Amino acid sequence: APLQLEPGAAVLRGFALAQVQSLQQDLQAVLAAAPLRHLVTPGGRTMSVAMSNCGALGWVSDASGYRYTPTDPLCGQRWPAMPASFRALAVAAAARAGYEGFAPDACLVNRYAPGARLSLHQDRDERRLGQPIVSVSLGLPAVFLWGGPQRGDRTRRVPLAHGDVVVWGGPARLHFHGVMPLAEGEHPFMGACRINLTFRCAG
Ligand code: MD3
Ligand code: FE
Repeated sequence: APLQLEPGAAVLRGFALAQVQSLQQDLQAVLAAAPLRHLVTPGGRTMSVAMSNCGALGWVSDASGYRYTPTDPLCGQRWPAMPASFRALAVAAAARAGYEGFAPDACLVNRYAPGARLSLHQDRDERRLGQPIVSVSLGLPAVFLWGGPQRGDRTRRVPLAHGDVVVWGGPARLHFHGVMPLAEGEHPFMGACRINLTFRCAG
């Protein structure tokens, strides 16, 4: 059975390993159509993580706030479709963690270069908070910070490696979380970076 971080949060170590080749190929095509970019927070800070999206909706941030949009603000066209390889993996991981019928409409691509980090935050821009989020880690390892329902709650450090998949739902869905600055390194398949794919029901 998957390792349970706490009720609602299941870590599936290595769940994506058998699929990494097709994931990486399909990711190249997504990023050719919707390039990675550094978004600016509503507070005016440029994020150290570079982001893009695929699927019907994509997460964006700018001076006017955080939101999901059907089109890429860089080109005005729809985000690239969610590759079948991405969707199948996310649906299988959700089912493995007890969520049958997961139907993600948004996939956020996060790229961490060494030094990039994600400060403690909640994900609450999605319309269907009853649905889980599925996250897939590729490339360099990272230390994930796992907090509680309040910003000030103490955090645990959870290592996430190439091929790990985490399913976050239920009571864990609104917990604060972040990612420590990525350490230098070189990954044999992904190079000097970590990619995280997060699948959500946003609309
Ligand atoms: C726990 N991404 O994109 S993935 C994010 O590694 C984000 O890029 C991190 O946090 C990353 O918003 C963490 C794991 C994750 C994603 C969403 C969550 C954990 C979560 C939502 C609720 C609780
Ligand atoms: Fe998050």
